[in-house]
Amino acid sequence: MSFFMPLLSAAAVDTATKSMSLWERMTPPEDISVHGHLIDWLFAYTTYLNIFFFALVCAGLFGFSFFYSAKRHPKAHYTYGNKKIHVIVATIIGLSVFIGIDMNITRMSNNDYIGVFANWPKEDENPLKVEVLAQQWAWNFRYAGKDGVFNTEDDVVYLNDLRLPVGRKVLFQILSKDVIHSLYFPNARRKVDAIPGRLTRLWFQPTKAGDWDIACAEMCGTYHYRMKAHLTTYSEEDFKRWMDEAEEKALSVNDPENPELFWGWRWDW
Ligand SMILES: [Cu+2]
Repeated sequence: MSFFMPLLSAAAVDTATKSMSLWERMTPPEDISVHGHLIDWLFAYTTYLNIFFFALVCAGLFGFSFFYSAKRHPKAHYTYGNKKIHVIVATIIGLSVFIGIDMNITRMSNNDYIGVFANWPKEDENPLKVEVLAQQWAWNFRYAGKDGVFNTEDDVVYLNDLRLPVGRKVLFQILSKDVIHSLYFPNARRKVDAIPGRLTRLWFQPTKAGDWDIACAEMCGTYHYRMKAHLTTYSEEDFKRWMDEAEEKALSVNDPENPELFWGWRWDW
């Protein structure tokens, strides 16, 4: 019985998605980050250009079928397609697909990666730092607490529950306890693997307060599909209020004798 219980509860969670319209299902979830639009633009650009070239190919295919049908040309015309004009037209179309789509996407994503996603927040920008420990099948989040030092007894530690402020860069360090997982913020268009024995990082800046999803995007075992956490984004003031309370609570609740509390690490890069 216990094996099937998670399946039942997942069905209950599914009712939330059932109320989505077809358009909502086909389009990305709401973007709540400063740079999410860069990823959306890459998707849109790829889609629009593919539609354009698909239409071009269809026009050629059906156009030639029409103009060169047996009715209009009873006598078959044989060609190897190796005349100069054929080679020129094929080269132009091939190159425009390769340069217009492939090379341009490579250029844009490279620029985005170097200029934004791997342009890590500097210390003087005062990013909020969060440590993430993935495990089968949950997300552990850790803030440094009052002393600002990670893996000490005043750390604020939460399970499947992440709170972030709007308007401030958030920098994550991520690690896995067991297998490879992938920390995924659909609403920020950000995703990075959580790997055992190797720290990975990710940053983004929320722009909107609300309730959002966090998912695991790497098939990580039987209950991978349940590996979901909750993201709440607050205004700067609300976040400060929440953090002050959480820090106070951590001081009274954390048990320094409990080794389980110290799964974090010192943040020194
Ligand atoms: Cu996972």
